[in-house]
Amino acid sequence: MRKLNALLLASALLAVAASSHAASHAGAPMASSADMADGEIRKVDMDNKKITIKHGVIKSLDMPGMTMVFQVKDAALLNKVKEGDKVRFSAEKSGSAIVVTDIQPVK
Ligand SMILES: [Cu+2]
Repeated sequence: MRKLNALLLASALLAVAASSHAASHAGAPMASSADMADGEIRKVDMDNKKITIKHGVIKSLDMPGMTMVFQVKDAALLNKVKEGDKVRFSAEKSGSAIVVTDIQPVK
């Protein structure tokens, strides 16, 4: 009986250790997802390397939600999304323009 109690205690401790480990990861998500804003693609303009996104709050840019045109850092980013897609994206200021630096469709 004593052996069983020790076993139960050990597995309980393991469970606590595992969950606090998971919690600490959840509390410090990777920058790639934490800094991303929500949006929905309105228009993809391959020729001009521009994309129109109806976006939510962008904390890193101190911007409220709106629909606006972004430039893209790399034209290849435009191949990852299409009109109507829900996306998560990162954007940064570059001179007077706001440039999308990463974008990914949300399933
Ligand atoms: Cu905006």
